[in-house]
Amino acid sequence: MNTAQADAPTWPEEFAERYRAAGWWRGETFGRMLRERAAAHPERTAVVDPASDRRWSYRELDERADRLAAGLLARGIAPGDRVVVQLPNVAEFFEVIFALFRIGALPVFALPAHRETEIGYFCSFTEAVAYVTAAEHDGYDYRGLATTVRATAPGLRHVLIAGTDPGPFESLDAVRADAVPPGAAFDPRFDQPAPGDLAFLQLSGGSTGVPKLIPRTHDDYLYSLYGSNEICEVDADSVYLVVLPAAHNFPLSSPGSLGTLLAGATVVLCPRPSPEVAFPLIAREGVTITGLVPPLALLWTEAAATTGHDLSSLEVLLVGGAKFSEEAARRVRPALGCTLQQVFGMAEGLVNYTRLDDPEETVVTTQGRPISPGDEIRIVDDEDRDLPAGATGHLLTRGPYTIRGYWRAPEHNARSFTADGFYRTGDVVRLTPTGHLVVEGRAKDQINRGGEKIAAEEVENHLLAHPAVHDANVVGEPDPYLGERTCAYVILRAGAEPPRPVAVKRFVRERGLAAYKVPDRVVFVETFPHTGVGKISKKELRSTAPTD
Ligand code: OOB
Repeated sequence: MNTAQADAPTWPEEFAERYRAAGWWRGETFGRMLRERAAAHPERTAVVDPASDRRWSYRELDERADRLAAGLLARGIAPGDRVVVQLPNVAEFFEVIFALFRIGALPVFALPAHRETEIGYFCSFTEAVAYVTAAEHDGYDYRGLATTVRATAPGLRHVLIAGTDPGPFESLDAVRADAVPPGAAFDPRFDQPAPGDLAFLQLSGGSTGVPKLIPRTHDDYLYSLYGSNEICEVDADSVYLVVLPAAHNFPLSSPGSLGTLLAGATVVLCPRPSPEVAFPLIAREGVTITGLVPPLALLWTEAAATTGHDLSSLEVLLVGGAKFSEEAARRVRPALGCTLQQVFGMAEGLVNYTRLDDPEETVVTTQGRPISPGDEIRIVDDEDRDLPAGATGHLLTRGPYTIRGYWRAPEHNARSFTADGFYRTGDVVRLTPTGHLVVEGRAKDQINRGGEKIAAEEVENHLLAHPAVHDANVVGEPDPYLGERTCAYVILRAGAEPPRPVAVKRFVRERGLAAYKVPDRVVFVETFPHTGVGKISKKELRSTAPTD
């Protein structure tokens, strides 16, 4: 066990034994999984990257992962090392993560929207030895971001760039040049990790000042993929379109790109989520399944009415990440001609799906039921007491693919998990008589902006750094398209020159924060409403909707 493993709370042995005995933890690793698929069907297409017109077979992906792993090893990247991976939807994403899996180094999954503040934090908190990013994407130059990050993260030894113009950094192509010959016999330096070892660190949506890191193991994550493939009927003939950012847990594992590769099927990368980009790809590649957040699902159902592209290959549309309204859910089949599956999941583990043979009413009115018979669900009141069947309360969960604690966060873990290991999801739900969950609300201090999660405290801390700001509270308010958008209520310092709301937004953006975290609205107030015990009442703030 290396140091990274020691920092991840894990399942008590009694549970691990049970999960293995049930056949849920199979003793496989991602590195070996790809090796086996490549041996079984080398010429099948694994990854299609339409932006660069590349199609990689399973053999090619496997060989690339080997070569890159050899180059990374030669640069001193070792088992247990952390590597921050921030790539858009490009083929290299898979090459990089499988190379790291083979070494037993841990990808830390950043999103393309993250900027200096987030990337700098991931690099320093995880003591990352390397940062892998793109040269440029969607008009943004990641090499500039890398320059800033390298200056502030002393432990970062390597910045590696996907693409032909790495600027002052090394390109992945150069790393790969330290190759093992293609087709060489299995290299004993690789495939070191054990199935119970950590595979990667995923990001939590978060409700605290800094994002938390989620330690997932090969065994637990692979189990969620096997389960998802069965439920979503992903098999060797499936073609999965990655529309959302590839590193997010939903397009990665529900069943996502990794489920698709596990099934020996084809992953198609969508460079942008708009119908104009996605629809022609669906038609051309014969896409059978994809996953969207609710605002995109709305956009797609509207655009489908007038599209000239043939979408008839699409069999399943997964919608999740935020609550999908019943009205919108009803429109999916008539508009897109495919079956809707609602998915209510979390990077910490538990994933619920409506089933393909569920009645239409269940599909449009619930957020599904858990993947596994091993998923334990409790619905409790504010004092952790179990509620009667059908009542609405806090969702707690424990199971074979739900973490027992965040990485290097003992104090936070004491609050986010019960003493007997249940994760406090922060979601308010009820259970229907059929065992399906309905998400009724949220108790955590988080805004869900169309599936993008924003921790109120994180944004509040940035607002407090503004010289004219005395105090700040960030809450979600209803938005017809996003479901929720962010509103920052700000009390100015006495005597301070009042800034314009737009200047406050700019201030937050210029602190190097992902654009989706910049408040949609900034409202100046004299006081905040208080609860009976004198705490600030976010509930009341949410219900006061002054205009700015
Ligand atoms: C997915 O993962 P995260 O980690 O970005 O966010 C998890 C949170 C949940 O706790 C819940 O608050 C919210 O996102 N959520 C939903 C939802 N799906 C997720 N709220 C209402 N309805 C839904 N269908 O978002 C995620 C991970 C795997 C699969 C799908 C989504």
